[in-house]
Amino acid sequence: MADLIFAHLYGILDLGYVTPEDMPDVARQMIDGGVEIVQLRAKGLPAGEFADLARKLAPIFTTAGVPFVLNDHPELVASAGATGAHVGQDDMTVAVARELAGTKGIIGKSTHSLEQATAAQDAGADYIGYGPLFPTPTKPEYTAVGLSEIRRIHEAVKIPIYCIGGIKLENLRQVLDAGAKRVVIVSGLLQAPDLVTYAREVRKLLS
Ligand code: 3NM
Repeated sequence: MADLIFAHLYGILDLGYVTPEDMPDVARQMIDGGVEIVQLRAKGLPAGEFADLARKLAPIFTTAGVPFVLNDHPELVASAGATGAHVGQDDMTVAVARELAGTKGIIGKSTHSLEQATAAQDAGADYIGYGPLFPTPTKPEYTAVGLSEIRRIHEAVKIPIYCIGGIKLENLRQVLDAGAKRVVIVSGLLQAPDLVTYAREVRKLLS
């Protein structure tokens, strides 16, 4: 948990943008650029292949001291050597995820409203995602929640809150001015011509 307290830039290794073969290299670039927590998100990948990929990536993050979170697969946290798991609103509860991940695993929950954010905190999540702030091709089926509730959510929720969804270097100042403190950036990082430089620029604005 201590690592999370200091983590403000959250990156996702998303199969929609990076092939499994390229993930170790992209993982190292993220670490080099100062991304402080990373999730593996591989929607549609069979569980066995997801497990193999997670096991391959975990040592890279362990060596760097960067928390490594598995999307949707809390049951693989211990065997893969990951730090924790992240579950969506429509997935399992925080309690079930925690039971599957084991006592040491951190559990994150996606939220899309103030009510869901406080409920996730009450359910014992270690952190939440809140979004999507802006429309995003990474999660096209979700309606953007905008910036107006960010401040109220920060007043109501004391666990770390990672704002997510359509956040880029270009709109980060606007997101921070609306009250955000921590952000998840997916396509912005993964489609940047130079991931390391992009991440460092983001970090400068976050500190
Ligand atoms: N979860 P990008 S938005 C994975 O609101 C994900 O819960 C969201 O990707 C949520 O930075 C999102 O490319 C996609 O917009 C974020």
